[in-house]
Amino acid sequence: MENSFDAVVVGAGVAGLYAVHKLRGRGMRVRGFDSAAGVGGTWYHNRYPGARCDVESIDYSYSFDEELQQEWTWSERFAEQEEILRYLGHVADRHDLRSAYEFSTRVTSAEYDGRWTVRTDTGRTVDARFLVLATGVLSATNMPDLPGRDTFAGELYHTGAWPHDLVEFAGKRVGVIGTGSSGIQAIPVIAETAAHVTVFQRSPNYSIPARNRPLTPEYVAEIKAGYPERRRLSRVSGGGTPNSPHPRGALEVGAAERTRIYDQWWERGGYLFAKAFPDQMTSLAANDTAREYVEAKIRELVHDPDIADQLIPDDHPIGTKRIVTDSGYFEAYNRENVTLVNLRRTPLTEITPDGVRTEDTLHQLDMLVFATGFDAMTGSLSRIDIRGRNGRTLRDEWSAGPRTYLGLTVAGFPNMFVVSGPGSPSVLANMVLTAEQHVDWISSCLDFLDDHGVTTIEATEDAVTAWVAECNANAAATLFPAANSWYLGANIPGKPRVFMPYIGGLGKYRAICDDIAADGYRGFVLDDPATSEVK
Ligand code: NA7
Repeated sequence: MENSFDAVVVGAGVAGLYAVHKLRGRGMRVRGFDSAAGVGGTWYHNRYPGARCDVESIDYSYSFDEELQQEWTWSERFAEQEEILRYLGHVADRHDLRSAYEFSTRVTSAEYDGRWTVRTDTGRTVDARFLVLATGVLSATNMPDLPGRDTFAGELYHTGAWPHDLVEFAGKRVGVIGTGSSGIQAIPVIAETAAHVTVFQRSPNYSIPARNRPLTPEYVAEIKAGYPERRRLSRVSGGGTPNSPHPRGALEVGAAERTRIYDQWWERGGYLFAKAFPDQMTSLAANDTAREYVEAKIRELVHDPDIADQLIPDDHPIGTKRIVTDSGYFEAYNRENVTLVNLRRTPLTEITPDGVRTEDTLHQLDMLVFATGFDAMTGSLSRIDIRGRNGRTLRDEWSAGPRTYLGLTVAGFPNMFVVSGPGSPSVLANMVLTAEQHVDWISSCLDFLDDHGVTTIEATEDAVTAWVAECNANAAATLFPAANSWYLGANIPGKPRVFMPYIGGLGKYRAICDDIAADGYRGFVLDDPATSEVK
């Protein structure tokens, strides 16, 4: 088997697939690895009932292949996991991407010594000039170490590692721990067939109805005819979709106009409600107007006022954790077979073979679903032993929080690129278009290296320090740091509290990346550091 490549790409999700395609298009010999048995990344693993994307299908799809986007037709406004996985499989087949991969193969280490030596859990060792880590931002599942967890005698699942076999809920007493996006999507669907669903909620979340619907042929035709312009607008936008807020701030318009706009976004559906007004995420007073509007809606949707109270968040401004896009979540609590257990009132004490014990009672269960999220953005990287120049390990380098230049590169780790890494805008924008931007930038960078006879590229410490400072300053100017979100690593015990994404938006980020490239890769050391020129 061949062991020497131009590039190794880790991950066969949205980003990894495009990286393989793009680098092969440059004539490079590329080897991909993924721990899963097939392509899809997030959409391979998150098969839990109700799993959907919260970005509209027409936008959450590749733009690099005009024929593909004309040929492929999404069935729904917000596609289900199965359809997205089918789409990614279609793209992989269309561009023969599977042939680059070794599946069911987890990369365990990557070490730089002039070239990257990559080792896997199947015993493979390969080397490559470039390492591209497209390992996903929401990949490493967070399985809280609750007392007695492993003693549970029933079925136990994590939403982010859902089995491929059919999971049967009928007649079963199902417990769901976690009310983030995954729990909120899964709960109403499980409740349709389960005997009973007990929801263990530590923190309530804001959620806006998806208003999902089938896409009509007329609508699809209209979108396809206007795709180039839609994509152009998306690429320069903040969030990677062609949506813009009201021209004036929430506090600059009168109460009637404000309600009219919130009504519009509420009826339109989905998390974009957070962007109704431009000052919603920077001014607490403006944010309060959105919060009060949504609170009143939750009270309308939930019949029992005490349950409604408990479902209304009181610990973060609306939008500072990603607003969930749901289908019938709050209404699920009006069902006889759904019970809310508020872990703030009655903390979880242990898991027993029979169920979940809280301070006041034992909740008997046949099945327990952990919808407890991910070690986001850094988890999938820190699970690989990555060693750069002079044996520096990424784990040590990032022990106080991730440090990148542009979210793409790390000082001390030459010829290594991260796609959608911490410091990139990906998680606050459309992941597909951000992945395309990252990979296109990397590809152009490799063209530059070839054209100039440069063998290595590496971010300088100064450039990394400046980028981390810029990311922090951007975040500090918003309300985002006020929430204990996974953006901050606050969901993982012991994880350094650092706001990880670049919050300035995709359009601005793209302009910065392009400017750095046009300036001969400012902030990078080109060639070997001993003889290199620092730009
Ligand atoms: P999230 O959004 O991180 O949600 C995880 C949920 O699990 C959240 O409600 C947590 O409560 C809860 N949780 C985590 N650990 C525990 C423990 N130990 N006990 C009780 N409850 C716990 O993950 P999701 O998978 O739902 O969504 C991730 C992203 O995917 C989402 O933002 C979208 O972008 C798509 P907490 O809030 O920490 O109190």
